[in-house]
Amino acid sequence: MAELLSGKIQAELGFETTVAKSMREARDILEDPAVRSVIFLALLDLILPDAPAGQIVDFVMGYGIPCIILTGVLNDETREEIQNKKVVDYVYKESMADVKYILSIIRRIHLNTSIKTLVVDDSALFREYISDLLSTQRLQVLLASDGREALAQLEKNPDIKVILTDYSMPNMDGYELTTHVRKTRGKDELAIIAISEFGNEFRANSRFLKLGANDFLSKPFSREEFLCRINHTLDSLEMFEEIKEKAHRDFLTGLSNRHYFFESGGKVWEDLRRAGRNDAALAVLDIDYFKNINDAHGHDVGDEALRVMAGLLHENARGKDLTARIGGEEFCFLLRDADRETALAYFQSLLEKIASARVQKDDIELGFTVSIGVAMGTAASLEETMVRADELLYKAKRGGRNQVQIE
Ligand code: GH3
Ligand code: MG
Ligand code: MG
Repeated sequence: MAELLSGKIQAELGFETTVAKSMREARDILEDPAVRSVIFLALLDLILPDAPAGQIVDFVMGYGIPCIILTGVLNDETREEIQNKKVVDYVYKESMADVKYILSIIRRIHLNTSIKTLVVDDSALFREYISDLLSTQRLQVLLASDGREALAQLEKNPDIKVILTDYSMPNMDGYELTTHVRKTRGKDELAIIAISEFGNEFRANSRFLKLGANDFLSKPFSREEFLCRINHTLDSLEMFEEIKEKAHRDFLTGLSNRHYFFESGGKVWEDLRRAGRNDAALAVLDIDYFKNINDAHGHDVGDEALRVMAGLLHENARGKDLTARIGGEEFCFLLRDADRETALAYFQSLLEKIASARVQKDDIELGFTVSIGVAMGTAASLEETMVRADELLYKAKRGGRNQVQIE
């Protein structure tokens, strides 16, 4: 089991693993502070040859390392005992399905350390209880005692990903808070989980969902149900992210696609215009005789050339610049903080880097060149500027290719 898990964790999650076959071996490993400090999670068998009564759990948790417990048997008694220990989770070690679940939890815990949550409840006791549960999952926890405080926290921490809110609170209740938050933040970027009191949960839950909550919990709930709901919510937020990310990227090269370039670049461009910043350049780059590469070496080699080109653009862009693949072998580069002289030098140097790059695929090796048209300044809209850059690109093509034409 240890070998199987260890192999899967390395192969599928890319984390390094260390295996101990007994409590004694675990002690030897954890004795070294350098080793200890890089361990972010432990998987523990409840029954070890030299620690038959689960002593390993308290030992490892004593070092502040989050633990997942693996167990073959689970009666109500051991379950309760485990729950009291504030471990991340416990898992049966029976089948491959369990292995899959274990991997998903490890991944989750690793991601959780950078996720902020906000607990909103007027009861200090309940806030502490929820905060404790979230902390066992390595989530960052912020607190607020009513809706108004919650909005202030959100203002200070716009990167909060999940709000857990009570309904009845002074100053601003959970409904009002949900309504406020949803005016500016979608369900796909900030999740709200409502927690409703025993007795009025049926009305409250549906009302919360209609106002834009992602999910709800009714008191009383088990620790296990709570954690499942949280994990489920976090998983769906990530799925939204992934879908957005895919919609924005060109599949072949990983650069932004045309649609996203005009969307995000358009915003950047308008901001520059409003700020009166004219020191920006828009370049259109097109590979020369690209059709010949495809014809002579096949589509796969052509694809590899596109990847090489994208890699060079990505490497040479600074933080604020934007790059994109806007068509077959056509790319765009939005260069910021650059006057005409800087832009010309920049794209001339990029042109030379591209000309000296090599494309390798199987036993084929080749190079290629590009033509670049550069429009200067933010006087016109991004679309209009693009038309000018395109005209300059064709001037570069007519002029013999492998050259920069700038306004
Ligand atoms: P020019 O120097 O005038 O730009 O000539 P060119 O051959 O580069 O331009 P042309 O527009 O004639 O040909 C572009 C070719 O790019 C045609 C098309 O089959 C190819 N192409 C478009 N998208 C892809 C792609 O994703 N992969 C590959 N391998 N080829 C592509
Ligand atoms: Mg071309
Ligand atoms: Mg073309």
